Amino acid sequence: MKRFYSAVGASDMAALRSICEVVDDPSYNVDWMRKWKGRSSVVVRPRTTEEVSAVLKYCNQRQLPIVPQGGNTGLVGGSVPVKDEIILSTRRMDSINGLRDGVVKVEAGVILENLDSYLKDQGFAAPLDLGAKGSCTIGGNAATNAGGLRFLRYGSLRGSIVGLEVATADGTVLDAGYSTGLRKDNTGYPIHELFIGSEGTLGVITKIALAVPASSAVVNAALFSCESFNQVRGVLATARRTCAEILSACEFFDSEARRCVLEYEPGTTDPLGDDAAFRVLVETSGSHATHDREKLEGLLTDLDVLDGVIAPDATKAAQLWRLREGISDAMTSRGYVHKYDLSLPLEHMYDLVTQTRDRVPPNTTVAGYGHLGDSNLHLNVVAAGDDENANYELAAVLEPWIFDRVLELNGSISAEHGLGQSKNSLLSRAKSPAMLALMRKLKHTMDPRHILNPYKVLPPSI
Ligand code: FAD
Ligand code: 2HG
Ligand code: ZN
Repeated sequence: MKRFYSAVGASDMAALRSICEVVDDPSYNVDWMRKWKGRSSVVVRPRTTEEVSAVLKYCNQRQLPIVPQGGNTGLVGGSVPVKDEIILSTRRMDSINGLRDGVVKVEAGVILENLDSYLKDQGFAAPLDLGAKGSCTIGGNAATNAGGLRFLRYGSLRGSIVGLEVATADGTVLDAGYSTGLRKDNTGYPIHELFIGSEGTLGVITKIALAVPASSAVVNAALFSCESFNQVRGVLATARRTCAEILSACEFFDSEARRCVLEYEPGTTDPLGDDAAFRVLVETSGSHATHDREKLEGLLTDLDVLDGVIAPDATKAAQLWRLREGISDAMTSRGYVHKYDLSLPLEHMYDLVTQTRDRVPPNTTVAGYGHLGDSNLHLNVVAAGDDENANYELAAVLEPWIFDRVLELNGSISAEHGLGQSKNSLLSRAKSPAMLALMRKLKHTMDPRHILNPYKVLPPSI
């Protein structure tokens, strides 16, 4: 359906400026991968919920479209305008409003790493961690229902968010469990859940009440080398059994991903010298050094792998993590990355990477890595050279073939990154007509003038 929005004029600029800071900064138009570029010259930078509400109220009346933006680290083009939509940046809303009974209250623009440090000082930890922690915001994490490296231990972020404050399209401020911040509250519909993972299309999240776990006194990491994906799966199964309650992460990457990181970051080292097909990184987090160490050493003994090493200290453990967390950056440095973030049954997870290698032209980089414990594969494909045509040709080789394979296997075409503008046209393949109709109704109800993050999440025809 075609929508006609107003264009921002001089009187709009004056009205917005009377509400909050307004800047014209082209860097907000470009996403982290430099794949998607908008052409907005209006970035509003509110500091308070009241300012967010006033901006939305004004834009709704004038039918001016708005893109909420946090740290702009999203990987599906959701945080940048498609055309010249106004950008609403939450970066100045970065207060931490206190911690009580294991629930922390924060403004949406708080950077994840800052929240984690604040919590650490008080004996707690954020229930999520991701490679973009130094830039992404907790509001963006909530809006994308981000997964990441601690999912195996703490589950979906959705499960840790106990309440939100949200400004809806017409500027109404909803207190959806934020002020009480209760872990248990079954009075009526869980409205806050609607906004988690809605990628800025239903409202602007202004504050978050987040249940946080106690931090772990003892953290260990180990790296294993495996010659087959069967062995990789064996590591997960054995780690679940042997490490049990202290298992906190289980990640894997293949030799192509490893090669890319080692080439991109000269300081990176891999303590295992071999060139095996896979590495698996296992982390444990517990409270008793001897007990935890014994469990991890037991794992080393129980496993059928080529080689393995336990990091002797925190510095060496961080070096192991760098090998895994540096992959995204390393891939981006090689050119335009065709990214697939897939949920797949574990037994078929790596077949897709092998089949992709068989389909693409020689010298194409095909790397497979991801969150083994969550059956979440990241498949990154980069064409050889800088030729734009080669990229189009590569896309035609990869799509829709990859999506067909994933859907045949009852997988998900977006496990944790969302849909944004990159995968929204696929939604009708992933959801039934009845589900799509309900989503459409919801969008109309919450945002009847469609000002919030247009052209994202829902398929273009909706
Ligand atoms: P942005 O990129 O600014 O926005 C993302 C989406 O949320 C957009 O649709 C935007 O409109 C909306 N949004 C932002 N703030 C708000 C708000 N306050 N209210 C309403 N809507 C809002 N993701 C994972 O899930 N797991 C990972 O392991 C992971 N690792 C990553 C590693 C790297 C190196 C990078 C670059 C990205 C990674 N990501 C990962 C993707 C990304 O970091 C996450 O999606 C993150 O949650 C986005 O947060 P952000 O603040 O940058 O949001
Ligand atoms: C990760 O797990 C992120 O490293 C990014 O989700 C994956 O860049 C990617 O494809
Ligand atoms: Zn990931």
